[in-house]
Amino acid sequence: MLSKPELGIFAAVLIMLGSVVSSIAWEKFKTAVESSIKEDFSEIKKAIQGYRLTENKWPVNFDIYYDFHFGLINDEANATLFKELMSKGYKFKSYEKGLGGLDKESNFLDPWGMQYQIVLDLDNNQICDLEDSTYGSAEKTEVAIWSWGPDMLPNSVDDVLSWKD
Ligand SMILES: [Ca+2]
Ligand SMILES: [Ca+2]
Repeated sequence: MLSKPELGIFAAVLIMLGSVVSSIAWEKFKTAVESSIKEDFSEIKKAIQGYRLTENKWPVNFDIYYDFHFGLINDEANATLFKELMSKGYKFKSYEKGLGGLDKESNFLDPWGMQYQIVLDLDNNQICDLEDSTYGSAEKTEVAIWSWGPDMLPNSVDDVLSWKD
């Protein structure tokens, strides 16, 4: 039998082990979600680049010559972009909680159900101006995509950014 102090130590060790195991599980989960997001980023970029090559224009139906931001609440939904891509045969997965994908309105949602934020370099200077965010700009890229992350709020540390590893 364990004495009282020994029991105390035993319990403390169990609690420590439990928190190690759950933090490992959390890290694993986080890595899986992040790699699913990175796959979405590359899927979306691939479609936009393919469209530009074959159609010789950006996948937008408006005459705007400044970098454009899709996905802001109360503004142009990113569905505008995906509907245009799908009209030329590009296909995207359907939304599943925890995985991301297109909802019924063709918005591409992140694993937490928020629209991906997408900026296109419509003025073609290889810099995406990220208006309405604290990120300023994404250099050397024609497409910048980001997720607001698990807190589902913009501009916080858990955001996942396509232009940063
Ligand atoms: Ca630009
Ligand atoms: Ca966030």
